[in-house]
Amino acid sequence: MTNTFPVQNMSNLEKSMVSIIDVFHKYSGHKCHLKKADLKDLINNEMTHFILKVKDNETLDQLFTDLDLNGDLEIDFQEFIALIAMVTSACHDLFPDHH
Ligand SMILES: [Ca+2]
Repeated sequence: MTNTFPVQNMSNLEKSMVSIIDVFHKYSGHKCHLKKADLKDLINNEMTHFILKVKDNETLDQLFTDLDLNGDLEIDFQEFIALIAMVTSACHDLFPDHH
């Protein structure tokens, strides 16, 4: 994905936001939705320090069902950032010095 934003002038927070968008598109491709297998790959490749690897299908099914708010069996970007918000919030609790 190419963008025309002046990345070098962005703040770290803005760069992080762009990273979230980029990683979503890396796994969703042009369809802009994550299937269950895409979600598993994304978590297992990109979030291993924050989330334990998703190994069993039961965990994946549960997580997918929790995230898929509109029940269309795909994770759209809005549903994906709910996961990011959830994990970031949980991380925040793990770093008491940063409060
Ligand atoms: Ca959905």
